[in-house]
Amino acid sequence: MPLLKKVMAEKTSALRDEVKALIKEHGDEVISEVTIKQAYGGMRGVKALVCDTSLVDPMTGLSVRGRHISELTDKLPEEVFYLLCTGELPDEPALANLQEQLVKRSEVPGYVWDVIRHMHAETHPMVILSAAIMTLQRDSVFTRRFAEGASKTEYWESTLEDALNLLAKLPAIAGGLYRIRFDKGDPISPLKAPDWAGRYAEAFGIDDPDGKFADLIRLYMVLHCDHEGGNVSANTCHTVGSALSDAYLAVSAGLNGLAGPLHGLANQICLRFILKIMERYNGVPTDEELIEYCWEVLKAGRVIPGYGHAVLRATDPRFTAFNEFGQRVCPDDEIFMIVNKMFKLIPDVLKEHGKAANPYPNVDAGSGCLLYHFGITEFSYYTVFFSVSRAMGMLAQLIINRALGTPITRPKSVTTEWIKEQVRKK
Ligand code: CMX
Repeated sequence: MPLLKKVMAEKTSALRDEVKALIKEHGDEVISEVTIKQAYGGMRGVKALVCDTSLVDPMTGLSVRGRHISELTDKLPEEVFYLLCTGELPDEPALANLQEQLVKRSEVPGYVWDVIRHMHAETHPMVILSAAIMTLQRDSVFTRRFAEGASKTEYWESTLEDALNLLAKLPAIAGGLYRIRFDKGDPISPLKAPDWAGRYAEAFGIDDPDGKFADLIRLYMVLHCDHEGGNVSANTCHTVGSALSDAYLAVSAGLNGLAGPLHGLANQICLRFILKIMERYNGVPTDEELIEYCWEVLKAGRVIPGYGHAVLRATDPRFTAFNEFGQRVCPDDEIFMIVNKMFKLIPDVLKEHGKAANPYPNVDAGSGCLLYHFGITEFSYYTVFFSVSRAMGMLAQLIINRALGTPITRPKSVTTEWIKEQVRKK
């Protein structure tokens, strides 16, 4: 049995009692109000969701269970998954047990490879990933136990089983789909690295003599693990999961949201943006040229990818972590030099432009250039990295919500006529 299950049983039972008492004693207290602007504006700032796995402070950025993301950059992603689920980092036996579970469950069924191989050659890698996860759904422990009449209090346990099974297979699936989609050969099997992200790095079949690529993948997996509950992917996963759709259905739905250009797809768009700059200026542009290029983009009504954020109002600490990695590993890489130049110049351009509430870089501004440096030049694949990592946060949130017995999501919508009526009454 996974030790994680034992710890989660204790933690979630205490949380359940705490939440029950809070609702009983303070259930009718108001914590947020909604304006007409918010109702039409993506519900920005409305406090109507609870997510205990992580928090995004507008100024300092992401904290996972109260630990700032910058304190977690030397951890393994599976340690962070344990932290997301339980609120504490695993000790040595707990980590060894989790790693053992993730190896034990890692074999990818042949029918998943059949689906991946039969997709059209031009299918976007995110579509392949989403379809592969959906394909695994037939093995959902939750769905089987639900059909057998499991009691509500057990739902979280079978969701944890699904979560571990899915997480365990993701490195091989995501790496294998890269090899199949981009004609690099057959998926590599078996993967031998002892850690989860090490196996993901290995699955690409890239020559990595000094282990720096594996280090980047570990860092990448940690930095993208979770970002509260209201972002498109987490919120979608939660909503779909609230209908008691299993982890495969819910995570796949969340990832379809991550595949949007304003969310996870921005990292692929960022790199394309930089390559276009290089092409136009035949290498690293001067400061003046870069500023000129950005103004052209803004005047054409387009956004500068990798900049701005719905919640953050400062430089994303995850961007900072990638930048520090780049300074250490590839300071002279031309693409990295442009990322740095953009960091220096774009905030002032966006401030002068006057629209973006946050003129600073988000996580997507720098991650792609590091992947490119290590030879992953097929940037339509980049959101898959984001997805493998974000699956950890979505799954942790899903298990906790199952343990809390969170009901089906069903906010009330109103019509424009109704809103006009409220305005008239006032
Ligand atoms: N370049 C140019 N204009 C920008 C901008 C940017 N990077 N970021 C925001 N703006 C504009 C918006 O388009 C909006 O313009 P309109 O009023 O004409 O519609 C205005 O500034 C206000 O937007 P905002 O309140 O600052 O930002 P939102 O919360 O609406 O959107 C985000 C946030 C990330 C979608 C937006 O900043 C953006 O499009 N950035 C570029 C894409 C990107 O980097 N996405 C990755 C985000 C990370 C993630 O969640 O995955």
